[in-house]
Amino acid sequence: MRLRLAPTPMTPPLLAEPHAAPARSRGLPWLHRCALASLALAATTAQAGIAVPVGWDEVTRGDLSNTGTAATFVTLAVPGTSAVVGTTGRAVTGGPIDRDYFSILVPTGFQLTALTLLPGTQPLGDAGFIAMMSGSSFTVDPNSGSAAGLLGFSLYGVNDIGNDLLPTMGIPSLGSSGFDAPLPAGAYSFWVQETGVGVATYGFAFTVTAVPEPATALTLLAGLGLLAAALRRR
Ligand SMILES: [Ca+2]
Repeated sequence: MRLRLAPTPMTPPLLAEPHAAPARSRGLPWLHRCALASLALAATTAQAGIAVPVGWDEVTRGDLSNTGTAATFVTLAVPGTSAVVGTTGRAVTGGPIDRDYFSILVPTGFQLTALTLLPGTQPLGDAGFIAMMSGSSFTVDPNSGSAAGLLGFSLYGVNDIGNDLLPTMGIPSLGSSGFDAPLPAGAYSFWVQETGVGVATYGFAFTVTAVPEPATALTLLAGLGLLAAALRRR
């Protein structure tokens, strides 16, 4: 089992270098409250009122998979917003990394509109790391020095809390394909990790919305056309 994380362009030096910070849980209670509130709000889905657990909190649901090809499936509220809350990092220098892999499914007729960084997120250094690819199995080697095969990735910091990460993730970088948000229906998988020593907390909110009806889109386009015409007359 390879424990070494090769320094890669995808992983900034601050993530690749062991971090001296002790294990901590700063922000964790808030994050859990947020996740639980989200779970409560989203407990009843559009599926005929059947209560379905949505989102994932590692405290209550267990550690997300450490294996990309066996990513934990996370049920999302459809439509709605679901939280994925957890921790990454490692206990000792050179020790095993708590990588977190999970997958989601955006059903036909819906789209992934936003991936918002939640309050309480606290990377060990200046930035945490999340990557995304198509499909329910995350097959990109974490020791790869390339982002080839990824849709995109984000190096997020506390200044990004409250922001949607999809626009920056969608910019092609270091071999990633890039994408335009919102993302269409389909399966997607995610990889979250920090390689420093300590406990990094993270929380992401996934927002799924219905794809606008063509009639709505046409109405919108007609509205934009009227707006453009009005602006031209001015
Ligand atoms: Ca974890």
